[in-house]
Amino acid sequence: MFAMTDTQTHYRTCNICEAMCGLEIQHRGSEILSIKGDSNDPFSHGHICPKAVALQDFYNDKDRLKAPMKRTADGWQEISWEAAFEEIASRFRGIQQEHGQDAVGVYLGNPNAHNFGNAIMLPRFFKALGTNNRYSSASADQLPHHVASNYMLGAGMLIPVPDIDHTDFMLIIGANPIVSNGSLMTAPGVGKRLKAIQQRGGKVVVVDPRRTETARKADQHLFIRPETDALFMLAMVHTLFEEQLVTLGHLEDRIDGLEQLAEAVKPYSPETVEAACGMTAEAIRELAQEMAAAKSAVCYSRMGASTQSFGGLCQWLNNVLNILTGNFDSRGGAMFPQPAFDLVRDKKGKPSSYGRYESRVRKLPYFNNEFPVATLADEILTPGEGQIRAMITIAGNPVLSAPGGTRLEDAFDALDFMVSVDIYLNETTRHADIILPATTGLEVPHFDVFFNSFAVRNTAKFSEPMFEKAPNQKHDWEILRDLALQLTGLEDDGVTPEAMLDLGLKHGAYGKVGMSLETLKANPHGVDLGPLQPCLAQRIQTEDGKIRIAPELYLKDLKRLDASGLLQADENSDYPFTLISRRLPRSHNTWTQNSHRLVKGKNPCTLQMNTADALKIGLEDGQLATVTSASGSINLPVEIDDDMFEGVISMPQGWGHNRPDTAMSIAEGQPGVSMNDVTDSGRIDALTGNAAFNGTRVAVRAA
Ligand SMILES: Nc1nc2c(c(=O)[nH]1)N[C@H]1C(S)=C(S)[C@@H](COP(=O)(O)OP(=O)(O)OC[C@H]3O[C@@H](n4cnc5c(=O)[nH]c(N)nc54)[C@H](O)[C@@H]3O)O[C@H]1N2
Ligand SMILES: Nc1nc2c(c(=O)[nH]1)N[C@H]1C(S)=C(S)[C@@H](COP(=O)(O)OP(=O)(O)OC[C@H]3O[C@@H](n4cnc5c(=O)[nH]c(N)nc54)[C@H](O)[C@@H]3O)O[C@H]1N2
Ligand code: SF4
Ligand SMILES: [Mo]
Repeated sequence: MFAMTDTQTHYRTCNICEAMCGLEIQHRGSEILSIKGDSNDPFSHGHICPKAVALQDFYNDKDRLKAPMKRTADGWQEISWEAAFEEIASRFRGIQQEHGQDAVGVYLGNPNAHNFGNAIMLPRFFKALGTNNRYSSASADQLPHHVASNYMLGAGMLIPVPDIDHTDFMLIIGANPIVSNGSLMTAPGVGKRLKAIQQRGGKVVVVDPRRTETARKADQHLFIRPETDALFMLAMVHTLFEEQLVTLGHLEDRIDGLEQLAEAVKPYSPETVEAACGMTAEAIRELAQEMAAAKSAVCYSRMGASTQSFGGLCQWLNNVLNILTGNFDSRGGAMFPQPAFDLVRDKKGKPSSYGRYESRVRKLPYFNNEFPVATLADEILTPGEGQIRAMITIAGNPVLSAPGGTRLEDAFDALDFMVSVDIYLNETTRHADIILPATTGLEVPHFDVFFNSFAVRNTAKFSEPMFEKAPNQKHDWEILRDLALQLTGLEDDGVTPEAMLDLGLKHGAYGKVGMSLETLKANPHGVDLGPLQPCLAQRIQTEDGKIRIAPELYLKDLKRLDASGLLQADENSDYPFTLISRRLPRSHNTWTQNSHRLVKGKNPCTLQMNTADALKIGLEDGQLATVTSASGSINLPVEIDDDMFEGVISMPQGWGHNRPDTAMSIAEGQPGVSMNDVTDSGRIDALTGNAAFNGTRVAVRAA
């Protein structure tokens, strides 16, 4: 036993972003002395970013909710868990009995993906609730990746990941991993990994309307006009065919649809798209040639290419480029992790849920058991059979994170009943009738069920909770379990997420060599399972094992691209600027701004625009500007920055803690404004239903 005065060391994985950094935390009892990178973590080797140090702030935060809260005529009141569960179950059931099962909607936010208890318990909760009206942040993020994997490889969760540690040429489109630390590319210490490409004689190219922190470290940066990436990639593919640079390599017999693809890309020569993209045809040709000539190469496109009007086409073409240059499922190309806990189930030949239903109001496609979040407000506000009358949000803040946030606020206000499972009284949860507080961060055990599936190396690690939760606290999974039991009236069968995890590990790819929860518990720094290996033949889920390189749905979507007007000169005089988002090194989406150490200093929520654009409208650095779109208006200070492409302006996502009646006192001191007060929930990638944040047309003037 340790005396309370002894210094102890705790090892765990940071669960804030996708990078899975190992942490070494020194503490004396509940006092945290230091949070550092764990140099013995076999994956992150000591890498850490400033957000992990703030884990102690979230632990100690006085604004954190610690007991269930109920809205009353006299304000928020603490209630018992039992009373909360009883009331929620009876209201949900009552509403469902009167208006049908789907009258209760669910929204899941990003932290669900960083908590294995949620991942494992959510299916039970959904079964108990029995609604098809499910939404999540996935459709404000990476849905185009899943749809591409679904159609090309037969499994939405089989995501190709850049083999960054072995590649000789990396083309990064619409991602800023130096700041975001990588996404659908779990790669802690991505800066070092990019530098290593250069040190071994390779090249890094960034295509982005902003010369980003990543672009500044790259060998080459090319500006691109927002939302024209599909055209740019089509021109790359066109060049590969035209200049006979297609090399399928080991995939020669595994490709289905090559002729249709070659035919489909014929109209898109670099010369046809250069004006629209704001790039030269020569630059596009050169890139295609370099990618084809490199010993190994990988194209990696992310948020900038997903959350836009042609996100679906972009993620398809991203895969196509890797396949046609012989860089799919091969070293240094796009590869497939083999995680210890595998989300890709054997479902060969089984149809996916894409398009199984259409959303009631806008007829948007259902995928992966969800509808697009861009239509959540419509489903609440539009009367009729199937209308959502009650909601539960779980670890999400859609008022700030979903497109058209102000309309969603109206929608939440119009509900008969709303519940939020969250750690804060914030912009979303303030609309709830009952808030259920969960444990988080240092109080929870951790295993990455999702991000090991997207990681650039196979590893596995389990972290014990660092601090025991207080007697009245519940983990997210316990809340979900108890709600499910209350809804069904069933008895608890005692199954825990840890037991399910252990089962998954033992039956997984490494089960025969001793993988289990016990093994992981005995190795608190994590277990290395080696570099990614070619494995598509075993993992692909199409019936015949072939890659569909030209699924009909993408070929059809080219017509929408052609009709979009992108290829014509674009003079939008009412809204002459194009707004895009950026991420900041010291904030994570909407919820980390209640840490002093992360928000101290200058207001980072600025509108970046280049000198020429600022001159044109007479704005000076630091001046307050009004940004107006067809859906709303916000004020924020201008930051003149020649790293912006002409006509394009950028602001951070995840800010806007300036709403009344919230309780994030520190965030309210540095509120910023919400980009999603000007984005439009009507703007989506029509193919996948994903929100199109980027490319929002706006006007800018002095405030
Ligand atoms: N304009 C624009 N909008 C965007 C983006 C963009 O680039 N531009 N990015 C999009 C992307 S990629 C994403 S992923 C979404 C994110 O969208 P959301 O997931 O809706 O937003 P988050 O800020 O992650 O919300 C997390 C919520 O969970 C709470 N929370 C934190 N930890 C826990 C926990 O352990 N348990 C529980 N129960 N609650 C917890 C927080 O208080 C917060 O309310 O935003 C999207 N929105
Ligand atoms: N520090 C920090 N890290 C984070 C997060 C955070 O909030 N803060 N959020 C996490 C989450 S939820 C996610 S999903 C990941 C996302 O990680 P990334 O995908 O790396 O996301 P961003 O940093 O938003 O980078 C998107 C880039 O796309 C560019 N862009 C915008 N529009 C276009 C376009 O039309 N075409 C092209 N080519 N580029 C465009 C933007 O300028 C920006 O540089 O980051 C994760 N990591
Ligand atoms: S990069 Fe992500 S995982 Fe690593 S320390 Fe920062 S927030 Fe945590
Ligand atoms: Mo995200």
